[in-house]
Amino acid sequence: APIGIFDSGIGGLTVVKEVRRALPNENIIYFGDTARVPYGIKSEKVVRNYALQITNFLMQRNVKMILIACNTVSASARDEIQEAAGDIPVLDVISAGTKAAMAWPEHDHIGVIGTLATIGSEAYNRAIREYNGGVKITSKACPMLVPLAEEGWTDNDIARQIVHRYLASFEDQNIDSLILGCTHYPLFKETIQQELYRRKIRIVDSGESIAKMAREELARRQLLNPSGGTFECYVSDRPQRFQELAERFLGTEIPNVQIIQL
Ligand code: DGN
Repeated sequence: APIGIFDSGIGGLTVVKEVRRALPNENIIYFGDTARVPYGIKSEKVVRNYALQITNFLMQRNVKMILIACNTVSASARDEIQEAAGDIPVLDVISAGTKAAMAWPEHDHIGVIGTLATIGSEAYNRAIREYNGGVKITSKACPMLVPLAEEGWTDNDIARQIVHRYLASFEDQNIDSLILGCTHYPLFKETIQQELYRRKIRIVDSGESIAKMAREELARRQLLNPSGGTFECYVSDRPQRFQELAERFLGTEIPNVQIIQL
C-alpha cells in the first residue's frame, strides 16, 4: 500500500523529497490542493473540511499512512484527520519538527518561523510545551518567504535581505535551534544557514523530521515496502503550473500531474 502525503499546494513536495530519500522503496500518492491554496487565510472550520475531503480521497486509494505536510493543516485539523483515518497512522509536520528539536541535547530556547497562520495558531508553542513547559520559545512569521520560494528567489540578494530582516528577531535571542515551520522554507536553508553562521544554531527541517518519523513508524508496524518507489501526483487546479514549479521543491521533475476535483 502507498503512503499518502498532502498539502495545501506545492510546498509539500519538500516533504515528498525527504520521504523519498529516507524511504526509497515506498510508493507515494501526493495531493496538492492548488485550487484552494492558501489555507492560512481561511477559518479553522473550512481548513478542517478541506483536510477531511483529502483524507477521504487518500483512504479510497488505500494508503497505509497519511503524512500532513502542511503546517496550517497540522495546526488546525490533526486530531480530526486521525479520527477519520481510524487505524491508519497520521503523522504531521508540527509534531515531527517539535520532536526533532526536543531531541537535540540543548533545547532551552527554540526559535520557530512559519506563515502568519501557523505562528498565530501557536501550535508549535503548544507542541513544545507538551514536552517541556519550561522551554523558551521565540517565533516569527515570515509571510514573504512563500511567494519568494515560488518565484525561485531563494538565494539572490533580495532573498538574503528579506531573510536577514526576518531573522533579526533572533539576533539577541540565544536560541539553540530554529524550526522551519513551513513547507517552503527548506528552500532557504542555505541562505538561513549563512545568516546564522556565527552561532551554533541547529536548523530543524520538519520535512526531514517527518520522513524519519514515518520510517520508524512503518518499521515498528512492520509495514515497510521491500521494493517500489512509485510517485503519483494529484492537484485540484492548474497541473501545468504545478509541474513547472515542482522541480524546485522536489529536486526532480514530475512526469505526470493529474487533476482531480474532490
Ligand atoms: N503549506 C503551507 C505551510 O506549510 O504552512 C504554506 C503554503 C501557504 O500558505 N501558501
